[in-house]
Amino acid sequence: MSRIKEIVMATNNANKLREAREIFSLLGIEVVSMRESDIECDPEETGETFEENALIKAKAVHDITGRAVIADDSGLCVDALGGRPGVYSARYAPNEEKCSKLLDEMKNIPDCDRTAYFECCIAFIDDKGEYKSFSGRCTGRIGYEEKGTNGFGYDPIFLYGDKTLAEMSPDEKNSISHRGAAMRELYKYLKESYGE
Ligand code: ITT
Repeated sequence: MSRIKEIVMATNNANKLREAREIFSLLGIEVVSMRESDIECDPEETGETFEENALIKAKAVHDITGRAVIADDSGLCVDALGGRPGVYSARYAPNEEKCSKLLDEMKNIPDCDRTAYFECCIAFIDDKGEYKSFSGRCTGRIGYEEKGTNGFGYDPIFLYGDKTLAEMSPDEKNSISHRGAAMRELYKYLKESYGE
């Protein structure tokens, strides 16, 4: 099979697209946006798991283009909140209120119970319609205030070691993030299946 040089990313989130490009550019694969492919698509995420939702998004775009597609479904799971907001992370609150709302929910939670993780599932569908999914996880803790201006979403309140993800450079975040881990698994699979 011939090597994949270009993948369409089924996302309307510009930050996910940027991170996927940062990671895949190091691996020699170009990630093309839906806009560049003239596709408008925002399917309802009716799944109960990250994998189900990633597949819904990837399939919707693959059905339109017939090309190789990736979709990312991800979210923040907070142990003290029984895993919430989880698959509802995007819908938890408007973007500018996500961190403050979560900090408020966590205000009486002691240090020892502030553990949380980001989870990411990448669904990949090749140009023949075969699919596979890859997961990555980043474990840390919820801080007490927003810190840092990089990244997006919940990054300013998610501590990995003594820094939030929003205090890390893009390379630093990608090297430890849920998305970076899932993308590297996908790359390994592409290398094994399609060769260099
Ligand atoms: P698409 O479905 O169009 O890809 P979306 O933003 O709606 O974009 P999701 O349904 O997967 O994507 O929601 C994931 C949400 O989880 C995202 O909007 C962020 O709020 C949060 N999230 C995911 N990855 C994150 C990260 O690396 N840093 C901070 N927050 C993240």
